[in-house]
Amino acid sequence: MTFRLILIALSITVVPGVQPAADPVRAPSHGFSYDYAVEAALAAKIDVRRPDPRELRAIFAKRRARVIESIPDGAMLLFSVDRAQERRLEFQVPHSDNHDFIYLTGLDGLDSLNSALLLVPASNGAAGRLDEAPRDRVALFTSADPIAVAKRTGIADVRPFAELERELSVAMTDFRDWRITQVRRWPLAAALSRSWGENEKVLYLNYPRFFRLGEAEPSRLDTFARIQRFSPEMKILDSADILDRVRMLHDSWSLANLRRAVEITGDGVVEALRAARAGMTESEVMEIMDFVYRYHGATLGFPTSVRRQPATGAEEGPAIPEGWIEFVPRSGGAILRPGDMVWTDTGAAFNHYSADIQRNAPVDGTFTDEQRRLYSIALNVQKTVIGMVRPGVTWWELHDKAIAMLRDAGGYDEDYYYGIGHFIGMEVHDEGDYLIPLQAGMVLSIEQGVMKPGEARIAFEDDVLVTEDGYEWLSRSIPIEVDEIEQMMKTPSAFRGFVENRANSLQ
Ligand SMILES: [Mn+2]
Repeated sequence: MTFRLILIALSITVVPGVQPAADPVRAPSHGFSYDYAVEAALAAKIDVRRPDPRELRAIFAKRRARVIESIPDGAMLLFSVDRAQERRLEFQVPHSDNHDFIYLTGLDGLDSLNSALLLVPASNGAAGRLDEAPRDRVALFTSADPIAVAKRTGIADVRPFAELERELSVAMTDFRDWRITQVRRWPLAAALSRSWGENEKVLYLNYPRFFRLGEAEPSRLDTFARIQRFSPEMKILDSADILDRVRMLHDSWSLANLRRAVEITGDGVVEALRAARAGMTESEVMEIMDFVYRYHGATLGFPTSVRRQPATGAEEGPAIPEGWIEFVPRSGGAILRPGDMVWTDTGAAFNHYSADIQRNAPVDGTFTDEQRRLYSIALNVQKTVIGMVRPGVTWWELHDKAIAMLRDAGGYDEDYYYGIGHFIGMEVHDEGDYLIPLQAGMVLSIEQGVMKPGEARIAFEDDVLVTEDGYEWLSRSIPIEVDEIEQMMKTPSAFRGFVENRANSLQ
């Protein structure tokens, strides 16, 4: 690092016309250009259901450019991940391990099988020919039809996946020879070998997310180990170091899809809670919610939970060992009874962007005095914490405020066992830096509640966008005030006929 700084200082004094460091306003601390206002304005114009393919290609190109800007000394090789890794700690989402690849290419499903994306910044000297000026290099290795993939992604350099290993091997093991002699035949390998030969050889690889030591290794790790065996001088870093920061500040496509995911979640929550009535099971309510999501073209950001909350508190479920969460349903066969509250934790995902919402409603449609009292305590905390969200505030300030309010309201802090929230994005619990103050463009879930054992659990979760001067409560449109909930429950569900006919026919 010190060495590089000296070089920069020298170049400024010796070479005329070299610009000093990047504009500090546009690139404050994250090392790449991001302007929230620009992204928010673009987001407002995007129709996520029928996006303009040209705009989409530009959006993904901009994402790749941000990553390239973040790795001036290195290169990044990002593999697609065909199968979700087993036994992750977090909620099971089939796409989870592939999110970084989807984020940078827009390719998912069959189009992303056995693929890899290679990013090499011009600042690393990556010329294709020695007489060519260095330029950023983006190469996509695909198992699908290269021409079709090039057309869809706008990436000009698309090659068969089978060539990846040959090109990397050439660049990493024989760069001293290949630099001179093979420029014309193998431009990318030559570009790689040239940049890697003249600088520290830093390669960012996408290590498995949610990986736990002691579990079976994903086969991808063999490739990483082989790279290091053949090129021991190469420094290998985790691409998540870069991608987590880039993904944490949402761009236009991300913001537009998160809004849509929240909208669809609201639709599902409202329909399902309206349909909920004494005699139905938790699972039946859940299925209505999930159906509405899928009907709108969404998937589940995580398995939906619907739980009955009797006044005496829900029954304790079994403790779930790590890695077994995917086998434990989050809604069960418990039958809703008159006087219950029903609580849900759910989120639809649209184009891989997930909402995360918790709401509560009295099954009978009207709160009892005690239910209203507890509900109002939790709601008051929720609105206060959301109201604090703005750039510069820290997660801990939000958390401490919730704890203090829950404590003052009757010692409810003692049973509040989770943190005040988390980043959301392509992952419902998205990666990000929880220690830095909030910045415009982050999207947070804010979650807390009153959950004393022996009482109904009343917990809220809302999705909040950090804006330049405060916040936007994205999920405000989903009923939350006492009168809004009672009004919602009075409105007949679109599923009423279905629910009643089924109930009668099964009697
Ligand atoms: Mn959550």
